[in-house]
Amino acid sequence: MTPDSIQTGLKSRLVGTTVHVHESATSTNDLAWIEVGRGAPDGLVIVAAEQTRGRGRFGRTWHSPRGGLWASVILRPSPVPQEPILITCVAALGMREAVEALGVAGPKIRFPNDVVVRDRKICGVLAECRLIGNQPDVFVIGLGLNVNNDLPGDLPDATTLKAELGRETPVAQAARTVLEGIDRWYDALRTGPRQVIAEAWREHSSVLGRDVIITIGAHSLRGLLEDMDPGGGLILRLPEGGVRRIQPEFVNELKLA
Ligand code: BT5
Repeated sequence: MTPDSIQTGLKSRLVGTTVHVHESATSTNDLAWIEVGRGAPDGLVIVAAEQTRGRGRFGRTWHSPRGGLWASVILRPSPVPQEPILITCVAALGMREAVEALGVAGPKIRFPNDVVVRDRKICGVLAECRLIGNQPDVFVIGLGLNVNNDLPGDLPDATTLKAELGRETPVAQAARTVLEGIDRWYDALRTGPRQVIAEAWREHSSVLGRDVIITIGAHSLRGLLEDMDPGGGLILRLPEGGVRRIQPEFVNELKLA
């Protein structure tokens, strides 16, 4: 994979106008933060053919052997959105759209950051930010998409494009489609009302209206997920009656009950 193989035919305003490709990285997010320190522009993308220490949220491990798409995008939104979680929504919406454009029917967003197909995780998003004071400044968005890679046996609820389509997809093509998806939604964030993002996030949710278990720190809550909004939080109707409002950034895990 080369920058050219990804960028040839790329229909993108900003995301991926510069692409760096590495054979191997600890984590593409680590390389992206080095580029941030060097003053990298908005929309710069780092791709690695494999990661030796791919990471998820809360220090979890992300399995990233050759054959998958492991990438990070540097985003410098100006102004920074009042609700920084909108950046995660942009990434999840862009990834979801890309999975559909690559031929998989009905991909959904499993709150807050997974794209799932038939409730199996095909993609994960890891949004990290630099703070100036307590204000987010630059974001590095890590994007992991299982393309042709194998999955370990301890991830039975995961899937790949190859397993869904019954054929391989060139990783460069998957990368191009993903960058176009992120570009479209990043553009929507900069130009449109935030409501467009919030509504699409709700529309494509795999968990809205379902019975879920939400883990916050050491506590779990079970209930019906009645509503969700990036700023307004998750509205959970409890079996014993009453509702709880939960801010997205405090949720460690949300799974179907
Ligand atoms: C995520 O975390 O889903 C974010 C994953 C982001 C990965 C990208 S790859 C490029 C960039 N560089 C990085 O180092 N990371 C980003 P989380 O919601 O915490 O989910 C992690 C959990 O997903 C793990 O604990 C496993 O259960 C599961 N998992 C690990 N590898 C997986 C894979 N390849 N496919 C599906 N599920 C996986």
